[in-house]
Amino acid sequence: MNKSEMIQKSYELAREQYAGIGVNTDAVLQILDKVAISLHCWQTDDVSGFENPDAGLSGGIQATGNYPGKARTIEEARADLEKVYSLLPGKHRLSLHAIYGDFRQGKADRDKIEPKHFESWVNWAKIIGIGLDFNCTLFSHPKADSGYTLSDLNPGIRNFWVEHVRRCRDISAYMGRALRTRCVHNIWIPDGSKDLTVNRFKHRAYLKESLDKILEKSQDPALMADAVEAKLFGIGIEAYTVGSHEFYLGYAVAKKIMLCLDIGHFHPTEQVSDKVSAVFQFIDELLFHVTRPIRWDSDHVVTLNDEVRALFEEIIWADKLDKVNIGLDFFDASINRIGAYIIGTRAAQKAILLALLNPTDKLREYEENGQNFERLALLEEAKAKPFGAVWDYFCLQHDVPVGEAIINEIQQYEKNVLNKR
Ligand code: RNT
Ligand code: ZN
Repeated sequence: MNKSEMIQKSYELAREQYAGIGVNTDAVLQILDKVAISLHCWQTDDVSGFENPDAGLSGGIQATGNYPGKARTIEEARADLEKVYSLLPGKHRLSLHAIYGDFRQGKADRDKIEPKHFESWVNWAKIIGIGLDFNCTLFSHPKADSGYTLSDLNPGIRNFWVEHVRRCRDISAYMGRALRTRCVHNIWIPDGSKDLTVNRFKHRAYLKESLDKILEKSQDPALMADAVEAKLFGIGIEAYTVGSHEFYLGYAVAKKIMLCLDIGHFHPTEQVSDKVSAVFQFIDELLFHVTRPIRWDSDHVVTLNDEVRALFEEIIWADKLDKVNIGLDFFDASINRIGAYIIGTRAAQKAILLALLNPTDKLREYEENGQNFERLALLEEAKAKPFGAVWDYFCLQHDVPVGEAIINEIQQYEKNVLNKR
């Protein structure tokens, strides 16, 4: 039997086993096929961007490590991303940050960026057939040096950043129109303070006022959608974060926009998964930043861990898979960056698959009948079903490397491309 025949055969056996607990694996794979993950462009080059790559990353986030082969130009980033997409089952998206604009025809400060700075990305996205999402960039810039941007006490600084984000929403709508797929625009700001802050109320009032100005212009919901991302703290911003969870939860509900929940942005013992069914009572659609915090918002490569699994279980048990936008957010500079994308994206896909493979109908039935032993027993047994056979078959169907075969693929790319940089 050759490798593909083995994968096929294992899948057939797995299909039988899942059918035994009431799960139709063919139907599950069809659903998984439609889940597009928005890959974050910033893993290509440790969040440097092309506006001023030597400026250094600021805003309380950090990429550690100096593994060789980082993308230094737009071409290199695109080549890397093309490689990444070629190794992933399914069709995915790209999430761009404003600092990744194409400034080869001339630089523009953040309050001057325009759709034309993203035209080459749009053309490239058309050619490779992906949708784009977008993020304003309010860090790594001298006008963020006070530690505050949209909530700065100086109106000149606030206005500069209001203008930036306004333009980013226009750019998002341009992307959505050009690519005929809605662009999600996410706002995350680094505002906060290292130590005890007396003007907490004042900064938050300014943030609200600035956001109100930014959102004044209504955009076509078919072209772009707004999201706001909260955070607990950052490096050097330990005592006070202006855009906290309560702030943005309240703001998103009040404005009927999306909330972005980043798994790394909460207390380490807090479960983001449990927020899904709560927040969806008040907000129609959510954005997630799937990442892996270790002790802090360290943005390690996503792995198939309990929290990521629980997150997708909650999304699927809430019946909201079509109401979530899944973005990745990690930047590990200590390992092969292309490999990091593959591990992280595939881990997120595996978590979605596992959640879809749960015998949810039966579990609900047990639960509703008060059969709690049976519920727990089935949950435990479901964990031992041959999910790997289903995953491998999905990869085979999509003609991408199966299992550990990705290691060799990445090694080849490293040898032929990355090591020559
Ligand atoms: C920072 C946020 C934010 C950034 C990106 C680069 O803590 O998670 O999403 O990681 O904008
Ligand atoms: Zn994030």
